[in-house]
Amino acid sequence: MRTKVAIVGAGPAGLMLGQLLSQMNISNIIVESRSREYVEGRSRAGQITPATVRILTQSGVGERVHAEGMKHSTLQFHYDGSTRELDFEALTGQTVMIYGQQEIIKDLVAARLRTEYPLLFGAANVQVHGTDGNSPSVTFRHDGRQQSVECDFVVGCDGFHGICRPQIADALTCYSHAYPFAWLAVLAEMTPIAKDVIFSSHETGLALFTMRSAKVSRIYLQCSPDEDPNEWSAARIWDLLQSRIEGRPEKVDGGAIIEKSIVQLRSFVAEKMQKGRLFLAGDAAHIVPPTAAKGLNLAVSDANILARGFEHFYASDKDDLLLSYSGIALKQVWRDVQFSHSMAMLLHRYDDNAQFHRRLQIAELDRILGTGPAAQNFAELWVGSPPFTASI
Ligand code: RFL
Repeated sequence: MRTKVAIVGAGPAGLMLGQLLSQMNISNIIVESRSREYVEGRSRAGQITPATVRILTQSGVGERVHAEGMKHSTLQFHYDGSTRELDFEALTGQTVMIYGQQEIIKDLVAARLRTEYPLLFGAANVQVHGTDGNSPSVTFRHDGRQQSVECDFVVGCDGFHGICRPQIADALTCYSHAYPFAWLAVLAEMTPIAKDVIFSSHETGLALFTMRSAKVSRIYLQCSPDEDPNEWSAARIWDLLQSRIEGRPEKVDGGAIIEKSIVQLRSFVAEKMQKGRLFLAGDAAHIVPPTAAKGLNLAVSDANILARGFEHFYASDKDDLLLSYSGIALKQVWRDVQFSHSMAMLLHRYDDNAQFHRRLQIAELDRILGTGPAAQNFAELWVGSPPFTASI
């Protein structure tokens, strides 16, 4: 088999890149190790920025986002016993959408299956070869047969634990930061307790209340990194959520828990995001703590930048845009890593010198939620404006 671009991984980065390339009539294959059911059922991100909505729309997969996504224009911060609102639409003129990552995946898979290009689920032992030269290939086992795909380029969209980044480890400088806390992530059949996302910075730790639909709530509770989710009964979860929003009017009456897991919080950036004919996109190259809901949006942004580079290459035989991929993508990545990290510092309980940290957090929250330029700055970062990719 021969194709122009071989994509490893069918998460948001890989499927988005495949969709954009297919629109440009650039032949490509996507090779995914998991099954379609698993990939479409994986519930993760839920907030998408205007830039992501625009890319989805322009690439022909925006119909359901617009029909079913929930438009949000304000955020609530609950701390020191009371709640303050940040109206980011008033400050920036932009809104964000709540629309589950698994729904985006379903939309992209459906669109992919309407094209002539292959999307192979359940590929085993995926390996990448020859990306330092001009004729790379990807090998794997699929449908009981060993297969080899020759290509011009390989793109590793295979997430943080994938095989592509280690392939070029010698050329990468990696920056990472592990946070001393984790999140208990809960998906529950519960009517959202409020119309907005609520960040509660409580003395005992963060509670983040968000939603996925009119009937499904997503709740995150700060916990320690070594927690076992099985030790979190429904009653324990609802009691902790209630205590962390003390002072608010809502009574949490719980609901059936659909899913619960522990999410480790880390920041990680690999520089550069390319070597030879292998490129990295999305979580394969960088991870942000989910505090500012940027991971999925960065994955889509990388895919968009890279697709423009391939389009330019195949139209003009010039690789200048491909060579500057990392430089362009990393500007946005570091901006979002910095913002996500500052939100992590702002909202969690740090056991080390806790009372001092607490006073600093309150001073900073007061500043952001005041009438000065900090509110404007925060709002712009929240909606991801201006996108660094606007000029591409
Ligand atoms: P993914 O989604 O991890 O997809 C990688 C794909 O590659 C496959 N794969 C392989 N395929 C073939 N061969 C191999 N050897 C392979 N190894 C792996 C995997 O099976 C998988 O299908 O990476 P991608 O595409 O870069 O997308 C990144 C996003 O999924 C991630 O950044 C977000 O989910 C992060 N995130 C959030 N981002 C947001 O923008 N907004 C949010 O509100 C938000 N909330 C979250 C989040 C992530 C979370 N977790 C679980 C880490 C909330 C949570 C709880």
